[in-house]
Amino acid sequence: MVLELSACTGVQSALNPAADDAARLARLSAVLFVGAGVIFFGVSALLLHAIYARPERRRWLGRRQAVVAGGLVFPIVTLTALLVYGFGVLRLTNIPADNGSLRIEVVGEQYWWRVRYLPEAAEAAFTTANELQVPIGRRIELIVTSADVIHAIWIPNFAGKVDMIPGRVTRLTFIAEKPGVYRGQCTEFCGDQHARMAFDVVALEPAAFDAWRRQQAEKAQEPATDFLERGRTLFFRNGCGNCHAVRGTEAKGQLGPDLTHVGSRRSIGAAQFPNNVGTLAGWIADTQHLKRGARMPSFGSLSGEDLRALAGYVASLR
Ligand code: HEC
Ligand SMILES: [Cu+2]
Repeated sequence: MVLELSACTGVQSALNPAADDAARLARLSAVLFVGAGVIFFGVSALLLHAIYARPERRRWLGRRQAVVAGGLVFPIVTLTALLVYGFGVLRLTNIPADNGSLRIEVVGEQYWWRVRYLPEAAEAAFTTANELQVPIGRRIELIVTSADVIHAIWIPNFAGKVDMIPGRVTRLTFIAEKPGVYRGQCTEFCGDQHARMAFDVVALEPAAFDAWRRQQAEKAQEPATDFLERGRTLFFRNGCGNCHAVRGTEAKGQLGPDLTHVGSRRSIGAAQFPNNVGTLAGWIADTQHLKRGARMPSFGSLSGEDLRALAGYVASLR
């Protein structure tokens, strides 16, 4: 029981709200749960009374007034009140973004997330993947769509779910309130690796966010050693650049995640594995074992030394 309850707080939990919308939805759920509980116990008590009380004491239950009050008036009043309250919550949830909102495009792909920060005043646009970093205290507008099949984006600690539909643009807005690391997940079955389509969400103080954004907008780092230089050569020789973009190099592929700053991300494979040279090497050598059906082939024929250099280069893209 304790274990089950502890699962309710955490990086991917609607019961642990860290944004305005999630807090509203959690409150709505609490009202519904508590209300349903009270009614359930009330009805159960009446039922027991009807079964076990002496006949003369339970006769009132059969009266017309009791039936009208309990069976008609009570449900109409309660359900109407809940409906009005629910509409009130709805009106305040996922409200349209204003001019001061931070706009981020998120595209669902089988089985990862393309994330594009739109240009803003002096800040340049850039593309990243599988990670959403947002400042706290400012309205965020996610402009979402899909590149292939229907996906759905859900960051339980922040807001409700929104479908990602090919050819259509939907929106999701919220204001993150607590700095921290959270997790989002695809919640519309989209293929065999649907369950492994997640992403990291990081809420930062505004100054830390600005620093992160400026760093992400820059071109990729040059290899610092001969070994990493060799890794970069292998990156091109193996055709990684046909699917992946590394800004500042001739790698301009668009089929897979942008790798310009992949080394700075918390995880790889759409929030499936911690990000380090070891997991990167494993991912490159055996993608189809780690995530069968992902749109990247395994590169199983690289020598150990080459794999180390290649993974080292990818990890150095910070
Ligand atoms: C045919 C296109 C294709 C080729 C070629 C390809 N990749 Fe990928 N790569 C992808 C796709 C698609 C994904 C996303 C897979 C997923 O998570 O479902 C991916 C994911 C990755 C990731 C994880 C990124 C993240 O943010 O999670 C890394 C790292 C990576 N590839 C490196 C490489 C390297 C290195 C090579 C060359 C040896 C390579 N890729 C070749 C398509 C490709
Ligand atoms: Cu999906």
